[in-house]
Amino acid sequence: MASPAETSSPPDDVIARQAALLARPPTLERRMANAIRALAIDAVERANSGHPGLPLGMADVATVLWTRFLKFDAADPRWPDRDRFVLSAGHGSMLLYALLHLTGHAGMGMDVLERFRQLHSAAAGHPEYGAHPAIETTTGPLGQGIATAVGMALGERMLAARFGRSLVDHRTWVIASDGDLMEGISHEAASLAGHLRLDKLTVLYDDNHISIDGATRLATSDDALKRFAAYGWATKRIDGHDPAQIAAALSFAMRSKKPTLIACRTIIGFGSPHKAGTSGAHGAALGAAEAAATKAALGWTAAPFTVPEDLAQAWQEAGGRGATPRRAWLKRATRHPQRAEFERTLAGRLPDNWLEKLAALKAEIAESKPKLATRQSSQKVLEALVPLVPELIGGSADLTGSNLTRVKDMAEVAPGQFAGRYLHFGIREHAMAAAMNGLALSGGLIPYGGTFFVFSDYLRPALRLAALMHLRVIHVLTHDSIGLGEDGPTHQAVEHLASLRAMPNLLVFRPADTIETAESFELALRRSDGPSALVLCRQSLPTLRADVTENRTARGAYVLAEAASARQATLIASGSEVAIAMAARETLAAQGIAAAVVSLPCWELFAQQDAAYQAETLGTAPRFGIEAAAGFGWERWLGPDGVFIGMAGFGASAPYEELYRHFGITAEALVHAVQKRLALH
Ligand SMILES: Cc1ncc(C[n+]2csc(CCOP(=O)(O)OP(=O)(O)O)c2C)c(N)n1
Ligand SMILES: [Mg+2]
Repeated sequence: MASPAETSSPPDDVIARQAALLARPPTLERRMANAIRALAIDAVERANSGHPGLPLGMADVATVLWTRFLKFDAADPRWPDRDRFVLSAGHGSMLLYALLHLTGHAGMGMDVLERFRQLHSAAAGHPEYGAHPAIETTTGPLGQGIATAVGMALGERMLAARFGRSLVDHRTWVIASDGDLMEGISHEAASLAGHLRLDKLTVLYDDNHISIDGATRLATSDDALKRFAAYGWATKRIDGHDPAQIAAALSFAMRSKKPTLIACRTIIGFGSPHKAGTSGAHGAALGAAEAAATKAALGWTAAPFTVPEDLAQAWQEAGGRGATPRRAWLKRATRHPQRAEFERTLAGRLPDNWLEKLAALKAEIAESKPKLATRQSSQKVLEALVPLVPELIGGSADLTGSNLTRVKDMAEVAPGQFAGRYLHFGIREHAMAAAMNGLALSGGLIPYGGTFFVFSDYLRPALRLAALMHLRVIHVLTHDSIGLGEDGPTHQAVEHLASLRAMPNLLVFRPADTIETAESFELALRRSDGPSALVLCRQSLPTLRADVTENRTARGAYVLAEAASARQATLIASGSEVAIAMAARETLAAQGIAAAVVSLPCWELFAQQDAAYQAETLGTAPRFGIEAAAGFGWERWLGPDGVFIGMAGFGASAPYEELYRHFGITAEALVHAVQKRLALH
């Protein structure tokens, strides 16, 4: 059913402003913008689905940016020193596809636009990283694009500090909408960017006063410019349909010593006689009659999916503007003393010797068998990795001393100082995770970031995009259960393991000791096609593994301790509960019950093993799972007859040993369950 907003007609001021703008003699630039508009109209009509409002509204801004300012060469969309363009308001995807098509990018021919929103089309509903090489990041969930772009702008500064301006000197441009600026993540990210003085970041705000429910004043009355100014940004307000003002604002942004927000006052659905300036233009095809009327109002007479020769030519030239600077860059890169290192990191190849210190650490740990919390194990592992893997950069959302994410010799990144490797993200988990995505997308950097496991909820949407985009980012999530003790149920993760395990293409590691932690990090770093979450505990755990030659975590689960004789029970656990299972095994053995312990640090990797390995590991004896978390999903490994010991609800505030007893997550409880199941009780 149409909402009242969708059926409303353009307000008088929009009609007057649009008429005045359309009465101006059409310049080449305006006609070039109209080519974007026409293609957006055609593609949305053909698909009978999509969002014409933003491309029609922002076409003038995009035309000035792409023809005069954006540094790119359509012949090589992966040129490392290209400017980054992020369409944060991903629903306006046809703007991006039209730009890529018009500037002559291979793989975005008219046939692709004609298949907008169809299966396997590079012109998907929202821009998808990987669907076309010029799509810098996946957008659509509002706010993610701008926050990812903050990571890209930060990545540029960090890479420039490492390799110098002759190799790395580019800008990041973002188109963001009302929705982007309303989302909380953009507030976090803008605050971080302002603090760090990311002056090569420019946000072009599509200030059209309209969102889906109608006028933005229905839901917001803040002054975005004042807000951004308070974050430390330079701001400007312009008429988003006036090329001279647009160009002046973009020049201003280039000179600015701060990140810049340019509020471009636009008319959503510009040109549409009956839908311009209304939410009716936002997210549905205009309809044949309105599409024709819009083209007529714009003075566009070309057939659908065609562009007049002079405009095609002018756009093609814009697509080649970057050829000369790119060739000059290639020459510089060839001669650059750090060329090999630059190429290695960009290709995502780890250094040859990256595991040397880790191997030594594992050997030493297997020998000395310390009692450590896995967050401390993680710190030891990072101490071994950080010196040998220069592209590894770390940070935390204000929990450095708890997450133990900073290791010695890691200088910090600070405003204007980007040579360091450690980031204080502040209490901004969501922006941290999105910025990590942007850092990974910059190429040549592998970010890890820490927070408490329970607060993975605060960053989940960005982690989901990392999984969707196949990005190598590593989340260090400590204080993973009731094992954190006194801080209580607000801080104790319960459902988070199940929830993260449900996410496609994310590896969730919950290691049981230092050896498994080292193995998990090794796997997370080796992985080049997706994110990893390391779920780590606060309380001390014994070292359980003595063998270090094979990375046993790589198989997801393995028999840590086989039963002394034919298995009567298989105890399956992860993380801090593996030690509990080992204790239960011992008690059972004393009672003549032969139980094996299976350590299950990574469900996803275990699920990838062949059926024979899985069957052999899990065995045919009754299975018992123990994990200080919700049991959701455990039947996958336990089968219908299995027994699960874990959390049935939220935790509580108390010393952790007491909590384990209170919630019955103990060796005694496990022993009892086995006895009962085997009817020996
Ligand atoms: C996180 C998130 N919430 C909701 C949506 C659904 N949605 C898509 S666009 C939009 C708002 C549209 O307003 P605006 O951002 O101003 O875009 P415009 O209509 O001006 O193009 C919403 C709520 C979304 N894409 N992402
Ligand atoms: Mg809007």
